[in-house]
Amino acid sequence: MHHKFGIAIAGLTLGVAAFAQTKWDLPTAYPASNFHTENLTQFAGDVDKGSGGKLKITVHSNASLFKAPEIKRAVQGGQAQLGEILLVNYQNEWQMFGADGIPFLADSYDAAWKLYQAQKPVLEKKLAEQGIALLYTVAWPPQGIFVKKEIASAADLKGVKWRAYSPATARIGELVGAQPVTVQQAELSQAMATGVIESYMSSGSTGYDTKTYEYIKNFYDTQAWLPKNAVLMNKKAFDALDKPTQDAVLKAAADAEKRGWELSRKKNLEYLDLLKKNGMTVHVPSAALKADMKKVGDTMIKEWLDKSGAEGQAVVDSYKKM
Ligand code: PCA
Repeated sequence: MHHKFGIAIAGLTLGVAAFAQTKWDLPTAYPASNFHTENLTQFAGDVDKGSGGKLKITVHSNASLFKAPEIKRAVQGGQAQLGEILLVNYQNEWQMFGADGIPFLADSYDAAWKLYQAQKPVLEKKLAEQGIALLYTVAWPPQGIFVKKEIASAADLKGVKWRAYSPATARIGELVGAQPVTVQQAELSQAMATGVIESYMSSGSTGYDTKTYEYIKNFYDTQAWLPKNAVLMNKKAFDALDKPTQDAVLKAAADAEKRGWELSRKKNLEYLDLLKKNGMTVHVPSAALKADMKKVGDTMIKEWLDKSGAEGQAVVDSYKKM
């Protein structure tokens, strides 16, 4: 009896050693049903398959493991091996993280892709210095204005309680004379329900995910910019994997990037339809509102170039040449 038990344990230990399985965590701030998160889940499945079950990635949605502004540090410190961040959330750390949050610098999918190509070398370099690898990015759909009352121009936003998700969206609020308050997406529905905010800029995707149509009835489709989510990886954790598993991660990431950008583009129009079906009016912004927001963008690109110096100018120049 005793002898047999001993052999069984030895056999089990051997089995585990021969089939070392690694478990990674992947925190994100967005809900499970969001298209970025669905893409992450597919990425995790592809890594599982591609690595022959050697690397298991658990996606933690809706800021359940780390809050949005904490995810980058968690990856850097190895508390999470992977993490999805909103790049523009980190603009105060380094201005280049905010390049894709400037209104009207890149306001279509094609332009946003080009801006990404211009940003990518400096992003990769900066992150590498922090022990982080950039696996892939995906753009959010174009950003428009959700607001309770109808607005004819930016003047109608004066004094309005304005939700910001980043330094740049807070700055837009200031420039139009609204009252900015920073609220991450995980707390957005509650902020609307309690009247803490009555307006914000974001995508139809977030408008739908947070059931904004229950509180706010107007969306002005300004298509002002397309901020990106980025999936980051702790470099040490990657270096500890065997070569075939590393290859599986990189292959799945490349596929996720391609799939994610296509998904974003395709779902943008679906989200606007879903907002309409749920009682929201999707407005084409008036000429006055467009001109006002363009002016906000002009101010913000100037401010950003002042802060980011030669590095920022080089990114903008390389983007404009594409
Ligand atoms: N949704 C995120 C960021 C950009 C977007 O479209 C949010 O509103 O928090």
